[in-house]
Amino acid sequence: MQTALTLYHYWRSSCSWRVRWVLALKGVPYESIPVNLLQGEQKAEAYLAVNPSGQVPTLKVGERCLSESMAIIEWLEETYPYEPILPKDPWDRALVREMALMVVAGIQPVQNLKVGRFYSEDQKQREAWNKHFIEEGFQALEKKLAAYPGPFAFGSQLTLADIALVPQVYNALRVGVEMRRFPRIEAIYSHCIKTDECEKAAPHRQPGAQP
Ligand SMILES: N[C@@H](CCC(=O)N[C@@H](CS)C(=O)NCC(=O)O)C(=O)O
Repeated sequence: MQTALTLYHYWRSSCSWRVRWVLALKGVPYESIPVNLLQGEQKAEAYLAVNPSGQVPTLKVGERCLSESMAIIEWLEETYPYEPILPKDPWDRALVREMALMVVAGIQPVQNLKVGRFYSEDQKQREAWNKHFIEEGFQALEKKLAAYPGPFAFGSQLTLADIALVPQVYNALRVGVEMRRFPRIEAIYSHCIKTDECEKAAPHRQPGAQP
């Protein structure tokens, strides 16, 4: 019998989307528990017991909890090795991880809700901050991606690089990043968003989603 999986997540969280996408790709069923970040549910005592960082996502596997989207995704990849999201060759795997980390470690952390709120009370200023760091990160990534053919970030196969990038583009669009400046990234987004698993994991398909 398979151990039950529970995902704590928020509909608009890019880190949650990454994990939902991999779960969808590998066809792994899970119970969904929404954590409303705008209402501060991530800081509630009950949730901090699940994840002391007060962030989503967290995957509960039986009675064990795992946070950090990259750790969760790598665990899923090793536990359900079909539909792989990392190439076989070690150098290629490192390149894919490099692209993913440019987003996951380089861009996303500085536009977290808690960072933005510490920076400014003003929504417009927070959006300008996010836009600045997304554009800076995308400029570098666009140059990296130029070395690889499409339609995905690393060629003809979906990889972890796409899984990190697409939810970040969704955030970029929300703060008015002009995606025509980043044609390769825009093309990857347009291609991936049409795939069933990416769409199924997308924000608008999640419980609590707002228009
Ligand atoms: N490195 C973590 C980052 C998690 C993270 O930043 N989650 C955001 C949503 S995408 C969050 O829960 N923010 C809550 C807050 O800022 O209060 C991961 O990849 O899982």
